[in-house]
Amino acid sequence: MPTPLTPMPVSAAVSNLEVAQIQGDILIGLQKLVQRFVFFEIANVDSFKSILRQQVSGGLVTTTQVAKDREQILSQSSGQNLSLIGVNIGFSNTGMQKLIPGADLGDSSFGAGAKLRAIAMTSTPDPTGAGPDTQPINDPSVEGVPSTWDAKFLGNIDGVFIITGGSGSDLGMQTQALKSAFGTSWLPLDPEDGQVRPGSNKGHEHFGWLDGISQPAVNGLVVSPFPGQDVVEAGHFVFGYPKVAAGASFALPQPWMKNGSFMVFRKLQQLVPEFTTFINDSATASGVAPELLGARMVGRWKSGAPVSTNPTADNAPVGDDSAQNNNFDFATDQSGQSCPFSAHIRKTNPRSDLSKPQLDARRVIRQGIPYGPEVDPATESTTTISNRGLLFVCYQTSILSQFEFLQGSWANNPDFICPIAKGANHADGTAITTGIDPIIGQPVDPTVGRTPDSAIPTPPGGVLTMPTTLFIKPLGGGYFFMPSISALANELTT
Ligand code: N7H
Repeated sequence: MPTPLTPMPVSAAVSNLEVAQIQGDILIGLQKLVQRFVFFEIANVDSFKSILRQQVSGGLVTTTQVAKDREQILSQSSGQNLSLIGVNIGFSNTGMQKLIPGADLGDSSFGAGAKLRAIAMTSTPDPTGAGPDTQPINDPSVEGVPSTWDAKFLGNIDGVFIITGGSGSDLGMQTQALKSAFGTSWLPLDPEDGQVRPGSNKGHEHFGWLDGISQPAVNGLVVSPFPGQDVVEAGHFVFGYPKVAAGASFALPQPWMKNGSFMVFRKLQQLVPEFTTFINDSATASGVAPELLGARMVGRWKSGAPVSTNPTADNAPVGDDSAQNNNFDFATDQSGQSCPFSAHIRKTNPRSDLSKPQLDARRVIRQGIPYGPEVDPATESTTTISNRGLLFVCYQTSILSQFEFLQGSWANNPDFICPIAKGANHADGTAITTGIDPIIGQPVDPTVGRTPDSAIPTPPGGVLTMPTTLFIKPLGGGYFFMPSISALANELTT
């Protein structure tokens, strides 16, 4: 979740990519203080296509524009007056079928759709991380239907407009403009709104952690990566460019998919008072500071400082410094002493624990935003009353091998992190257990594998026993294809 002011060493001017064709949210991210997702159904295909082609596609914000806007924001002394409006668009498989009947985008997960994939179960996890891309997302379900999802996400959604801006009135104005343009050719559904958190919480998600720190540096776009930032081939995020992962195909499933990307959207409710209470109670039981316990669950302190380089105390200047906050790996931490194997950032990007091709094949670009009000300390000290969380968004060219693999085969898999963890022992001889990701893990059996390794830094001092209820509840999701500007003006709309 890049904040409006997070520096990013990108330059569209020197890019090897066709940045004028790539929608702006994909590689760099639309600049935003607020964001709206307008989900819709297409009611009249012919008129929807002609309005999109003639009135809307030309106004979408591209990567060229976002790079320029970003430079402008960074050159200003303050980003407080940010009022840049951005609009992007994506289509689900049902939407794509309306635009191009029979279209095969070459990704079985996209074809099946987020609702089916959220609960689909296929085969046994491979803890090496190099195995079959087939693990379940494992959202709670009843009789084959996700049971915690909002009704809107259980019905049909053909596409989504992403609108960003500096204020709620920007969102209102742009929504109205789209409604006027599309008239009766579409049916807009209830939108989802997010906003950057206020004051000193800007850039932090609702549990309190700084987010949007670690993103892959896209080869051909990022001119000088930050120390520790991995350079990853653009083909993992936009179609039509090389990938490095062994065996990965560079072929375009369809010629018009060039410069497009798959977007995964997940509405994830965060039970903040419950999470905070759990950390406080567990820390007391283990005799450690709650801040340390939380930091070891995530792999970073709330400031963003990595526990790998700051294992016992927070270091806010490090968290805030792009030259330092990604400059680490796990090579010298083979027993999870500094950063537990189960920590959210080690589960979702194991860095030196795997080879570069194994890692690159799983990287995604994250562009989410928090939603919902701040916690009210007067009424929500232990129990959530208001709905809040993260509108999680990530971009990739294979939903199956990237988002689904991260969630299913890594976060949900109690045996993953990698072979070095299997059979390895702590200094006192006790076995290292990995457990699921304590932030986003959704285990197949909720009573098993929820205990991550060495919650405190002096084993065998304590192991965190996770409750069987989760602190993140999935309320919905969608898989979308974000086409190039040219495809929107041609193949998809003629
Ligand atoms: Fe995570 N959190 O607050 O604990 N995430 N995440 N995430 N996440 C990251 O490094 C969080 C979610 C990844 O490269 C940070 O930018 C929360 C999903 C990946 O080192 C924090 C939610 C998936 C990374 C959080 C959530 C991922 C990452 C550290 C849901 C994919 C980069 C900030 C509400 C399936 C790892 C940073 C790296 C980082 C949190 C969801 C994946 C603080 C609260 C669903 C790849």
